[in-house]
Amino acid sequence: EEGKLASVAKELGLKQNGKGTKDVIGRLIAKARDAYTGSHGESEWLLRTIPAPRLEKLRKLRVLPAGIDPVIRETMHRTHMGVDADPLNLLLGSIKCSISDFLGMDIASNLSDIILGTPVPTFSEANLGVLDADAVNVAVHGHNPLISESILQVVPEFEKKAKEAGAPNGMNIVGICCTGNEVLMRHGIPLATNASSQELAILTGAIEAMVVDVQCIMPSLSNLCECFRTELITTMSIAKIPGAQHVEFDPANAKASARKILELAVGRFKERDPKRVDIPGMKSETMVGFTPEAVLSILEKVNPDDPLQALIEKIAGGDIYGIVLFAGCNNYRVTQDSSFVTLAEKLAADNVLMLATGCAAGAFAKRGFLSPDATADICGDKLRKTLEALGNAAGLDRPLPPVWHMGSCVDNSRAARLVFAIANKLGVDVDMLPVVASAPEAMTEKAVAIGTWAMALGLTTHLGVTPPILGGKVVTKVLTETVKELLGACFIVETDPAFAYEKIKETLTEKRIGLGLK
Ligand code: WCC
Ligand code: FE2
Repeated sequence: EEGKLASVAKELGLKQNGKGTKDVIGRLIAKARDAYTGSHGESEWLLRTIPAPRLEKLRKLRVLPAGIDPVIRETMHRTHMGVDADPLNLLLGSIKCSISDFLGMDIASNLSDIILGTPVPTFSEANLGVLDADAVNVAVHGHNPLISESILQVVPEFEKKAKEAGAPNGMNIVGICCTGNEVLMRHGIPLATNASSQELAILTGAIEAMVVDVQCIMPSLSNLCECFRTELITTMSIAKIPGAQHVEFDPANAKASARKILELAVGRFKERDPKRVDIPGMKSETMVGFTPEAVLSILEKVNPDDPLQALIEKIAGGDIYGIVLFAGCNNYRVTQDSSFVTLAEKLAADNVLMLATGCAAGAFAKRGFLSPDATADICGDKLRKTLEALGNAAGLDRPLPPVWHMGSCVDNSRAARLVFAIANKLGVDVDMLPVVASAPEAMTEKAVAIGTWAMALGLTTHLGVTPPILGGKVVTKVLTETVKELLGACFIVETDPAFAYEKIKETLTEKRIGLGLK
């Protein structure tokens, strides 16, 4: 996507030199490589991305990494037996490492958009009801969008073959977890489910092939797939599962790999036992594709000269009381999706606008909170009117939904970018804004990294599952209280969503008062 390439290149100070697109791409890739390997000074990519007052705070604490790889090596070293024993120093090391996670995520999301296109608002559906008993169902699951994109490119070649195999509706591709979010955002491919319920998709007996790449894939899928004659297909050399078919994804021959996968899927349809097919008839409308670019282009319809000002005025006037970014996982210690739903209902009623990524977005998609219909159902009057006005401006004739789906869990940098833009425009630091992050079901290692950088970049961050750190009194106190003096943000650990709502609301109010807003 030339437009996105030009804007990323400009941000990184890459001048157009008349040598064409390939030359710009080459220089951009060199910058991205530097961001990984840089071992001296401060990462240029970060310096050009994070708002200046925030950079200053991070610089003072000496937690601005030079590059991703060196900081990870350093972290592995300092946690080796007999190295760093000072809890405060370890926390600073963790923050430095987490900033490198933000950096990697920001690079990856930007490059994905350049290669595959920046998502724009799109309608689709979510929940297990998107499976089709009369089609060859293929679920794509994991986090690498290149594989699922390649599959989508060759699907038309298989429609006829699927019908010949006995599936009257041909091929039906559905998503799970964040590969699902990627193809939902870019192509409106329906989302079957999010992490905790990935096994339930197989239990419908209607999936011919589950294609997995990396992260959040349950090893149990292998046995389960065997029971239901589903082909489990691993695609990456670092993520194999006993019992699965391995079709190595070769980026240089992407379509060939994708064809091999769909051959296997169509072949399995003949083995399906119709008596064992049981698809719950549940699905919800979803509106997705709220990248910062998409949000700005909607706001541009309201204020063509100064789009961001339109959003800032809504926040300043209290039509939007604040913004909560729901990120992160499903966690088996919590009834799946329940805390997300409880919190979102309460916050929407209080006119809080919500952004979501990853399995959080999956939870809201299934529950119907990504549908324009949810706006009348759950929003307070002020937020409802705001979303109606924005929907009209966008030419929808319907409101925007109360929760804006920004992408996969490896796209949280998109939400950070929107918040940075607001902070930069107002000339304030990120922690001054009425914006909070919440991970009611945090689970994976990367959620720890993301939550840590969200906090370090100035967003007070709610965790709905207790992290295993409470044995350390100093660590607990620092992360939930003292760090606020240094970074203006801290962690809120609260497992009960009703109490979590109170604390999130309190934080938003405190920030509004700090800015002199009513
Ligand atoms: Ni991302 Fe968390 Fe889901 Fe896995 S898919 S469970 S890391 S949010
Ligand atoms: Fe994810």
